[in-house]
Order: sequence, then C-alpha cells, then structure tokens
Amino acid sequence: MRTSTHKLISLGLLVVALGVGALVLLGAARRGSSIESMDFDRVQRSTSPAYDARLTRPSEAGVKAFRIPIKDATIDIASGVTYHAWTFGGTVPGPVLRVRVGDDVRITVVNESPMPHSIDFHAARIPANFAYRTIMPHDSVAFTFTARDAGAFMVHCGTPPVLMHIMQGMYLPIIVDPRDGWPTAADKEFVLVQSEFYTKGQDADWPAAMAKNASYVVFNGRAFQYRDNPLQVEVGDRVRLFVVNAGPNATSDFHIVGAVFDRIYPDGDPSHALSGVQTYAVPPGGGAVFETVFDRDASGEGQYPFVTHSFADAEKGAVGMIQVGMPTMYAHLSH
Ligand SMILES: [Cu+2]
Repeated sequence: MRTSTHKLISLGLLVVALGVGALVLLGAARRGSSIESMDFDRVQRSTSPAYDARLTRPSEAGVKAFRIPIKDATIDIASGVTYHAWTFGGTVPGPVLRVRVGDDVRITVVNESPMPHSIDFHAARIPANFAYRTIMPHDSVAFTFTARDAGAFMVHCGTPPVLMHIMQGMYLPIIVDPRDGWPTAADKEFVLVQSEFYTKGQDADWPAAMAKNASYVVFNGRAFQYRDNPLQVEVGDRVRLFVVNAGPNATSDFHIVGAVFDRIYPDGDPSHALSGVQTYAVPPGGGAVFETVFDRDASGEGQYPFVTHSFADAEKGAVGMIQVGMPTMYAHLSH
C-alpha cells in the first residue's frame, strides 16, 4: 500500500516535472523564434582600439526590438583628437542593427540629451510625420516597421538643420539580409560607415560644413583607425562589406587597392548584382554591399588598403587596411 502510494506520488511528480520542462522548452523556443531585444543603453559596441567592424549573423527571431538612447558623448575622431558629439548609443557611428527581410523591427528611441532630436530609418516604409517626429529631451518615440528591402541602410537624426545633426555624429547602419540569405556564402563580413567631421577645436564648424570643407573623413567614426588596426581575414576568404555613407556631404568612391569587386549589390538588393567592378560610388544617405575574394592565386596573402578614391578625402582619414593572412611587411606601402 505504502509502496504503491509512493509510486503514485513519484509518477505525479514526474508528470509535473515533465510538464514544467515542456513549458520551459516551449518558452525558450518561443523566445528564440519570435522576439529578440537589444537595449543599447546596456550594450555598447567596442570602439577600442578601433570601432568593431566585424559582423555576426542575424538571429532567427522574427521580431527584433531595439532600444536606442540619444546621448551626448566626447569621442575620439582621430589619434589624439576628441570631439563633443551627439550620438545614438554613445558611439559614432551608433550601434549596428541587423535584421532580415520579413522581420518586424520595433524601435524605441529615448532622448537622454538636453535638446530635441529624432530618428530617420532609410530601411523603413513608414509615415515620416509619425515615426520621425521630434523627440523632446526626456521624451521617447516608438514605432514598428516590417523590413522589406535587403541592403545596407543609413539611419540618422532628421532634426533641422539636418546637416548639423549628422555632422555631430547622429547616424548608424542597419543591415537587412535577404529573407533566404545572400547568393554567396561569405567567410567574413564587416560594416563600414563613411562620414565627415567639420571641427573647430572640439566643436562643430558650421561654415566649413556649408563649404563642404571637411576636417576629417573617416570610416566608422575615426580617421585612419583601420590603417593602424587592419581588418583581418584569411587567404581564400570571400569578404562581404556593408558600406553605408552617412555623409553629410561627400560621396564615398569605395575601392580596395589590389582587389576587384566580384560582386556589388547597389543598395543591397541581390537582384541588382554588378560584377568585376573597380570602384563604386556610394552617395551620402546611401549604402551598398561589396564582395571580393582573396584567392591564393589572385589578391592572396598581403595587405590591401581600402579607400575612398576621392583622394583629398582619403588624405583626411578615409583609408583603412585589410590584412589577408600574415604577409611579410614592407616599409614603403604608399597608401
Ligand atoms: Cu539630432
């Protein structure tokens, strides 16, 4: 009698345990497949020794929620040069968002700065007067859009004068992957945002910006940072670069010295593929996806500068380096 009671209790506990286990699993599966949240007040992209340009794949979550704080920050824009920036998330560029076509993208922007700002998503099809409205200090805005168009898109503050808000650092990239992935498998992926700073000491030089006379032209917010800290890839890698040009004024004539682009997807639509391209222009407010392969027999082990081929801008900082494998160093690399 006692034994059978024990058996019954044990069986009951087992059933309860299995039930709880199933609920936990169901919950986990639901979280994994339905919603992913990222709070950029808590997670900041590493900017030391260089802004982290490496990308990871987007998750399977069909809903991606991002909380983006607007905050003032003093940032490094060149070696030994600091600047009083206005930012999304405390860095320039702001955080990298990555979603897939078909995902619902939930945006919450909180203005933690002392002046009005806003946010404008080039990847969204949404009424601008609603989603991109002015956000007063201590206020926030929230909206959802469905990502419909693959590519590398600019996100920026759209508060007038927009020139001032962009030159102050208020931009970030959003990458939208095709629903079924890219036509080729990349071994390494990087994001590069080109932009300009117009400075007088640590602050903005408005007349210089109106004259389009940049002090610095940079990839990912700091002059020459990838010349000093190269992007590392391996021999044989197919490398995919998501290039966004935040401007506010200069076109990025994107080129890799010693390589030819296998494929370029203007705006990031795989059906728009170009092949065998040396240089491709990305306008302010635009983006494109670039691919090249560092084959052993062609563009193999070595160092490959990436530049805007508008060389006054390269001289002002828009030069970086891709290091393929562990090449012998040469003292007289001219770029
Ligand atoms: Cu702003």
